[in-house]
Amino acid sequence: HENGTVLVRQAQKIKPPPMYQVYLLNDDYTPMEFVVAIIQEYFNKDRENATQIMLMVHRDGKGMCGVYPKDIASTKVEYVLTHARKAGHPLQCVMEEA
Ligand code: TYC
Repeated sequence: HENGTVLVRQAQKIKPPPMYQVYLLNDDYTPMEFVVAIIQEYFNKDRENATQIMLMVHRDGKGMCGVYPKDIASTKVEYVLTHARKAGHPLQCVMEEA
């Protein structure tokens, strides 16, 4: 191979990492205020935006809180679930490849 061919093939192989959407799921028991606080704390939303997302989850059963590379998405899911269980709430948080 000449140099240029190697560089082009390398460039063609490099793709952006797969991204993962993180969702909160609705339930009948977790307080709305707790969900708003979770969205603000772990997904960097302001109170107004967090409230809109919470209401969407409450109404539609599911709502997207953010899109991240795999390791960041799974860490957020883990932190949300740990925080919710410590507080005694059944809140569910899941990730899906975007
Ligand atoms: N449905 C809950 C209630 O009425 C509020 C809620 C919203 C729970 C979003 C979970 O992901 C959730 N208290």
